[in-house]
Amino acid sequence: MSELRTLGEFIVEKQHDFPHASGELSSLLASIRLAAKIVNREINKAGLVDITGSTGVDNVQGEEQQKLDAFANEKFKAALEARDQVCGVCSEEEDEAIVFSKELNRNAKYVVLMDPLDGSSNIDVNVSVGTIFTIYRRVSPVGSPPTQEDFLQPGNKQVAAGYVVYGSSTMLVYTTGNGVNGFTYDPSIGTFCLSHENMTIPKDGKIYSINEGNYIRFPQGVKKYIKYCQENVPEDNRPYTSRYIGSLVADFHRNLLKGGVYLYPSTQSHPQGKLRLLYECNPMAFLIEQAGGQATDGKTRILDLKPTELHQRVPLFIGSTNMMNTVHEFLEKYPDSDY
Ligand code: P6P
Repeated sequence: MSELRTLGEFIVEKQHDFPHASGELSSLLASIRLAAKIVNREINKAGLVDITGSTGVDNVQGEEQQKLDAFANEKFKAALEARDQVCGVCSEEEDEAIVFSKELNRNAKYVVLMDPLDGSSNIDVNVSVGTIFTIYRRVSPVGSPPTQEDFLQPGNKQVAAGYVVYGSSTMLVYTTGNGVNGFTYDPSIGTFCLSHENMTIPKDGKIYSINEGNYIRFPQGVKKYIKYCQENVPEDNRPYTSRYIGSLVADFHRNLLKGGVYLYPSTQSHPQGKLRLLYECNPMAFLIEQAGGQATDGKTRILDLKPTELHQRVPLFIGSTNMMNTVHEFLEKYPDSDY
């Protein structure tokens, strides 16, 4: 049996990959680990206590805020503020970026962007949900409050990114730019343990993840790709299969392990798609590229997009390289204008 390596040990061990690391990023990652444990505990008893259902408040996205959304948002913000490594946070649950006012935080050099609980509408039906986070070095002067520019950096400037998937088991998967590693939570010892070292997405796969209920509103190229998957039996005679949970982190995690593509295109009703660039598409794009896959908006590499607004949306195509090449062939052959 291989020796038990905990997330904490791994973070410190990998800290030495960064010769100038002073332990601040390690401390920041440890605060995310703590918040993930707290949120995991609440999700695992969601059916038993009055914490599911809606707060009756809509978030900035106009989506009904679930109680666990608000709980997760507060716990991650508190954990990040407490460790003095972060000067501000952008959250899906907050209209504006949160500036931490303590002096220690003002002197911090990182900002964090997050979706504290993605897919939360699935909680009441016991479907996996997730937290998505990304970390940037601030560009504004240390000692001053963070500015919009700190949060509107392109994805290729990310220092670290990851997600927590609260599923049949709870896992934390992250990258600091040196590959992707997955840690499974062992509740009996309250510890995330290394279970998936150096994760890579298969170059090919058979799984396509898309909400086909939007089919008539998709661009022509997306429609053609869906038909290709349904009608084309590859040489290995293993047909494509449609898998869509309605929870980005869960769909992404399965595709990362088995190979596949996740597509959330623009539609006639949502010309920019639904997913948010800063705290959903960018972190997932960083992870998939570190795992050997690709992520675009249908034309441009997600990590090269220049953000303009905190909550802006972009179309997302992400997954196995060979499958992404086929997707792009259809998108190029049938330009966006053909719905
Ligand atoms: P639809 C959840 O709201 C989310 O942001 C992702 O987690 C998920 O993949 C997608 O939206 C589901 O959207 O329109 O298919 O219900």
